Amino acid sequence: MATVAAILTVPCSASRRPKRSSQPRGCGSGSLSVRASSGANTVTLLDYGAGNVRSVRNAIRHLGFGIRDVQSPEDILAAERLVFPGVGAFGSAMDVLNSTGMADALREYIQRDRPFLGICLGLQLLFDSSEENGPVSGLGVIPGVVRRFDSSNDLIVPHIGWNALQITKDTPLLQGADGQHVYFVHSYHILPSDANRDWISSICNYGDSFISSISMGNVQAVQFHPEKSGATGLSILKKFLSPNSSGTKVPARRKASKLAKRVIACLDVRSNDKGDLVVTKGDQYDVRDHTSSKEVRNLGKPVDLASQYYIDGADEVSFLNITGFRDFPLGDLPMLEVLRCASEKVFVPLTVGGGIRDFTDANGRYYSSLEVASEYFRSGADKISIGSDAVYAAEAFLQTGVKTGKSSLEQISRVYGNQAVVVSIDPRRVYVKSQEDVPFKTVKVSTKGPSGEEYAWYQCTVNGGRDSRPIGAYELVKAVEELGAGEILLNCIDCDGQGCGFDIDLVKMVSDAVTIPVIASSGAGAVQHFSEVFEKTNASAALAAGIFHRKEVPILAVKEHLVNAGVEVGHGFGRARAGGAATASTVTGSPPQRNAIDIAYMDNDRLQPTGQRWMIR
Ligand code: 1PR
Repeated sequence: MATVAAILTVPCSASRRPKRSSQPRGCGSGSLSVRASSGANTVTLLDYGAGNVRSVRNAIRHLGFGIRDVQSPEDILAAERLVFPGVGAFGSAMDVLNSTGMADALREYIQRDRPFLGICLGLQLLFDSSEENGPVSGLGVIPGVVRRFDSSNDLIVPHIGWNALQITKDTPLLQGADGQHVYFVHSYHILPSDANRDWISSICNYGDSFISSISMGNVQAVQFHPEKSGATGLSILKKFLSPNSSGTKVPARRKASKLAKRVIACLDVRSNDKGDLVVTKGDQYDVRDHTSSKEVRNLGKPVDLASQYYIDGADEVSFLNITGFRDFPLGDLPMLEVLRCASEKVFVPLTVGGGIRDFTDANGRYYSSLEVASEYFRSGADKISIGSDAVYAAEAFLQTGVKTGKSSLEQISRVYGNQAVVVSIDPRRVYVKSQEDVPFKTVKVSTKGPSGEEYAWYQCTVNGGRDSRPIGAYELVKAVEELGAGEILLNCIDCDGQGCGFDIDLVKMVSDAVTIPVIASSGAGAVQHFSEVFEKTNASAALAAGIFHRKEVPILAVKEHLVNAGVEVGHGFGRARAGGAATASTVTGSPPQRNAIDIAYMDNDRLQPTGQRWMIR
């Protein structure tokens, strides 16, 4: 988790954003209706400046409410309803709350039973104390100690993804949410006990059953992120903001029980030869058409596609600025604008990568990687992804055995928390005759190499696969886990764009090597490839690009298939079922078969029936 002390040193005002209560700059969304920031349609937001709460702001505005920011303890006491999305580390947050007098104001506000919604750390701070860099005393409203998840029993920590709520108390806020998946991202949790039992409104299972929400009178708090939990989360948020509304109706679905496997849509973004920012897609990282024009393939507009994938049920959306290693991303304002606009429409986590590194521009102005990342976070990213720079950091760490604390990976994870830092790796398969041929970890490959080789190692590359480095994927992921990575995005150059399935040998090796989540990427060509990777490896998520962009396989079809294969899935699946038109039998055909189906469902976020025709090739 981030420390506020560290955050306060961020030079580009990452931590001290100007408080804004007006509508953000528009992104052409006619559906956003933001009412005046007054009276019943205004909510007070406690943002003590420790990180990114843009997502919460976007979700509140999307639901038609204005925001008034807390500037002083008196603002807390005067609030009609207060949202507290805690960000950063427990101890640092308490330091800020105590030193500003806000801790006392919060206790008083809660004691008066005023409408309160704590989110994530905003729930944890209500308890007695936390072990995070502690013990540290909390607000002491609820008995209990916040402890780290125990990763010693192979539990993957942080707990990232869509997990199922088990409602234990009837509350208006969580009406209809029993068994629904919501999005969590945290390393610390609180266990139920006799002393806090009366407060608990839902629990969730991850290793142990932990408290996923509390409710007492008008005081509510949730460990998950409603602002990133799709229709279910927006519905919960809406019930808090507007208690007399029934919220958005989320269709019933089969009861979920555990952390779901995630399906992620990835958008490789770059400028084409005309200078437009487009979503492109390569074959083994070559994104130019194999025609005489050799143009950059253009598969659509980034914001349009991201919004569509959210509606289609993607659990997350990733943007990779694939020429970021060449260009200076902060000069690439269109990319930041893409992120701003996408974050106003996409209510599942957004990751952005490409070009996160220290940089000196043509005028000699130096930008730290932390500034670059901060700009991405400010523009709406929930996670950032580091590619080339993480390879160099891992190489240096393996050579010296010393964590300097200066690499982009270490700095960003220290400030924003490791759950916000993904390391994206681009390895290439190198066959060898024997395991002793190289000083890197090899795997016995399922399919022998061109000269009958039985083993391969996976050589890491930088600069979009252009330059190979003397480090293997196994060695790299072990090192970056030590340096503070919260998740691995595992590409494979050999499989990219080939549609022949994920490299199971690689994904298994990497997902067995680390205790942080691994996202399998590259090669998805059919729904069966998703079930295969989840059945044969410990991957937490599977990412695809080409099949979604070319509309060969809808995200919904992937989820239907996974459910039928006994794999639990999260966001979006229930909506499609309620529409009832998509059935496993119509959508699980392999790609060569041509088929058209209609998927009709309620777009819960806008309360309008929508329909869409997908071509399955
Ligand atoms: O090195 O920090 O600037 O980050 C650059 C980022 O851009 C890295 O994450 C790197 O993976 C990515 N990147 C660079 N060049 C390319 C390219 O394609 N020429 N894209 C590139 C990587 C791989 C996946 C792709 C999956 C799924 N693309 O993102 O989406 O392979 O594709 P598929 O389902 O179609 O098979 P830095």
